Amino acid sequence: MKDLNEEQQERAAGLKGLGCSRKRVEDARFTQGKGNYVDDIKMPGMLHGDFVRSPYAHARVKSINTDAAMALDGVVAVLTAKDLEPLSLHWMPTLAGDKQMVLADGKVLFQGQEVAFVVARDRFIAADAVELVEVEYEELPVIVNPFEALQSDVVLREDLAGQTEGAHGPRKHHNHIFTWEVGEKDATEQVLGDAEVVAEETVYYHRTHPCPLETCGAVASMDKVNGKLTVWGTFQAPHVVRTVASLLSGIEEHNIRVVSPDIGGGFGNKVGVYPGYVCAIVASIVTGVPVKWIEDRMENLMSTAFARDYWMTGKISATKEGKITGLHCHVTADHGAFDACADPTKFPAGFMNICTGSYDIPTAYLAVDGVYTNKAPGGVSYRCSFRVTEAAYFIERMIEVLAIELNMDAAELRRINFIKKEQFPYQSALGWEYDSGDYHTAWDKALKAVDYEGLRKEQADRVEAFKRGETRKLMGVGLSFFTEIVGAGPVKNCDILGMGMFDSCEIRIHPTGSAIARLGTISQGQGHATTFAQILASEIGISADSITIEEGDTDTAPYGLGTYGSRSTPVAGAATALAGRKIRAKAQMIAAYLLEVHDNDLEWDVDRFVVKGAPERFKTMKEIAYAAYNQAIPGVEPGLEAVSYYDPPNMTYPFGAYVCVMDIDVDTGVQEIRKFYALDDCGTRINPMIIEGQVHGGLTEALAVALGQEIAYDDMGNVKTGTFMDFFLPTAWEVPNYITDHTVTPSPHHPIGAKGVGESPHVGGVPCFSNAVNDAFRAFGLRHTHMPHDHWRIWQTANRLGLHD
Ligand code: MCN
Ligand code: CUM
Repeated sequence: MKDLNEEQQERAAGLKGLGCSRKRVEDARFTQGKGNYVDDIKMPGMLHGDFVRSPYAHARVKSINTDAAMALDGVVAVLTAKDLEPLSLHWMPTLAGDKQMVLADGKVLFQGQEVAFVVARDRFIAADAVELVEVEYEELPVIVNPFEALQSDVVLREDLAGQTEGAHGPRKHHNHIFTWEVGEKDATEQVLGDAEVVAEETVYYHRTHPCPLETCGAVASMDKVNGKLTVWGTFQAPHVVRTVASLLSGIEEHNIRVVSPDIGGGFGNKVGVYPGYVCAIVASIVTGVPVKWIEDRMENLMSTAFARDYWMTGKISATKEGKITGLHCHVTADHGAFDACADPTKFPAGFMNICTGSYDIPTAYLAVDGVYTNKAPGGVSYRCSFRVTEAAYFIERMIEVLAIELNMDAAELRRINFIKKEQFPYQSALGWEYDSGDYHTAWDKALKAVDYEGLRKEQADRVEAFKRGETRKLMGVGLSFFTEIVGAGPVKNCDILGMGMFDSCEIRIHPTGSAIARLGTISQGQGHATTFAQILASEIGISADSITIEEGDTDTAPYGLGTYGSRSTPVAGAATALAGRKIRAKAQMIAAYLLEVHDNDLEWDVDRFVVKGAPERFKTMKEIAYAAYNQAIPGVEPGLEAVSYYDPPNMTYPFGAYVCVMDIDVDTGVQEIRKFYALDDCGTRINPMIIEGQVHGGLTEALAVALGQEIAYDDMGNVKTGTFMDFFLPTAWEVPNYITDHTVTPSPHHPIGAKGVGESPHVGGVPCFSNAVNDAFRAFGLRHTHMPHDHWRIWQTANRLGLHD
C-alpha cells in the first residue's frame, strides 16, 4: 500500500485484501462444533457399510462364506469381488495407470486389504457381521523389502504376469513397476569419475502416513426416481471423482453430484480413490437407499495412502573448493501392492527430479525404480508436493555428507553453490525452469537471525566439554535450504488420468455489491474461504467480508482439479485474480457510461473508478454493481459475473531457509529442540497469519516424521504401528516455539506474484530436524543415520559411536 495516500490506505485496509492477517471466517463454525463433515451427514433410511479386511499380507483367498453374516438381523448385503465382477468393478484403475482390487479377487496383497463389504442397518450391526464372514486363506510368502522383491521368484501381481510393459514403460521383473530416468547418465558418470571429491550415501526416507484427524469416508445416495447419484466424501479433488465415477459407472456426468463437505484435514490422504468409496456407491445403487462408509483409525493407518518409502542412493561430486559438479541419484521406490500414487501421468516418481535442490548443479542424472511389495498402496501424500519432500531430504542430506567429505562448513558449502539471483529463470539439469528466487539473501538473513557463528562456536565448546566429561549432552545445528515446486499444471505436461491440471474461479457480484466466488479447489483446513476472498477484495474493491467463497460441490463449482501439491494459490488463486480482472473490466465500462466519460478516462482507485484528473468524480464498485443489474446500459449486458479457467504457464518455486538447534542427551537419546527458525519465501503473501499457521502445521508434521513417526512392518507384513499407541502423533508437549520469518520474491508469471506455501514447511522441515540429529554426532565421526530419529535410535547411534564407553 506504499503508493497510496492516507485516505486511500484506509479504504484499502477496509477491504481486508492482500497482505491482511484476516481472521479465518471458517473458524466460527469449526470452533463451535458447527462444521459439517461427511460423518455428520445423516439421511432417512441410510445404511452403513464396514469392511472385512485381510489379517494376512499375502494369501490366497480360498473361499468366502457370508451365510452367517447375512443371517444376522439388520444385515442387508455382503458384497464380495464376485458381486462386483459383473459390473466390472471388482478392480478399479488407479491414478498412476495401474489397477487395484476393490475387493479381494483370488488373493490378498497387504494386511488390511478389503475383502468383503457388509451393509447393515447400523454401524454396530455391520461391525458384528464383519466378524461373522468366514474367509479361508492360504498363506503365501510375504515380501516387505523392495530389494528382495526384485530378486524374488514370488509373483506378487499375478494379474500382471507376463506383462513386460507397464503404464510407464518396460518392466524388468515381475515385481517391478517402472523405471523412470531423467538427465544425462553418461555425462554424469563421467563428471563423477573425473571429480576431485565424491561423496556417496544411501538415504532411506521411511514409510509414514499423513493421518488426518478425520479418517476417510463417503455417503452415497442413488435416487432411482430422478436417476441422480450424489456422493458426499472426503475428496481433495471432487470433480475428478465425478468424472471417474461417470466413466466407470456409465451414469452420465450431469447425473452425478460429488460434494466434499468440510474436511478434517487431507494432507494428501484424501487424493486417492479408495475401495470404500466404490463399495458405498455400488451398495447404494444396489439397495436404492443411501449408504455410509466411514473408516476407523486403524483402517486409515493400515490401508489408505501412505507416504515416502524411498531408498535413495546418491553420489555428489565437487571440486576441492566445494563447487558441486555433478549429482547422481538412484531410487528404489516401494509402492506397495498396487501403484496407486497420485502423480501427474508423465511423472511416475512425481517431481523427484527437483532433487538438485537449490544448487547450481551442471550435470545430473536420476533413475527411479518402482517396486511392488506386500504393503498398502498409495505413495504420494503428506504435504509432499509430489515427492518433493523426498527430493529435498535427499539433496539436503547429500550436501551435509559432502560437507563432511570436504571438511567444510555446511552453511558455506550451500552458499557457494546456490543458484544466484541473476540466474533466474533458472534451467535445472533435470528439466525444471525455476521461476524466481533470491537464495543468498534468505540464507544470510536466516544465519544472522540465529547467530550461526555463535552457534558453531558453542557447539565446538560443547564437544570439548563432552570430551572432558563435563556434560553428557551434545548439540546439533540442523540446516536446510529447500526449493519447492508447486502449482501443477501446466496442462501441456500435467494431467491426472488424462485430465488437464488447470483450475478455475467463477464470480457473481450481487446487485448490492457483495459477491460469491466458486472455485475448482477444496479446502481441507487451509482457510480458502478466508484467503481467496482476500485476493478478490484487492482485485475488485469489495471487502473480503462481503465475499462468500464456495468450493467442493460439483453441481455449482466450476470444473477444477482440486487441492493438493500446494496448487490452490498458484492455479485457482491465479484464476481468481483473473476472473476479478474481468469483473473490473466490465465495471469500468459501466462506470464510464455512468460518469459520461470514455473508458480510458478512468483509473482504478482501490474500490472505485475515478475520472483521471477529477478525483471528486467517481463510481464505487458498489454503485457500479447496482447499476449493472438495474440500469439499461447501451451495448452492455445486464449482470456482473465472470469466470476464469487458468492454465498456468509454469509452476511456482517457493523456497526457504530453516535452522534447528537441538540438544541431545547421549545416555537417553532424548532430543530437545532449543530453537527452530523458519524463513519462507512464497512470493506475494496473501494472509501472513494463515501462512504462519501453515508453517507451524507443516513443521510439526516434519518433526513427527523426522523424530519418530513411521508405518513399520514386520517380516510377516504385519503393520506394527496401526494405532496411536505406537504411531507417533506430536502434541503441544513435543512441539517447540517456532520462529517464523520471510522474504518476498514474487513469481513473475503469477497474476499476483504468489507461490504456494502449504507443503513448504514439511519439505524443508524434515531435512532440518534430521540434519540437526546427524550434525550433533558429526564431531564423533557420524556421516549419516536413518530416520526416524526416535530416542531409541539416537541412543543406538551414540552407542555405536562408542559414546557410552
Ligand atoms: N497462502 C497465502 N499466501 C501465499 C500462499 C498461500 O496466504 N503466497 C495461503 C492460501 O491462501 C491458503 C493457504 O495459504 O489459504 C495454503 O495455500 P497453498 O499453499 O496454495 O496450498 P493449498 O491451498 O493448495 O493447500 C494444499 C496444501 C497441501 S498439498 C497439503 S498436503 C496440506 C496443506 O496444504 N494439507 C493441509 N496444508 C494443510 N493445512 C490444513 N489445515 N489441513 C490440511 O489438510
Ligand atoms: Cu502430496 S500431500 Mo498434498 O499434495 O495434498
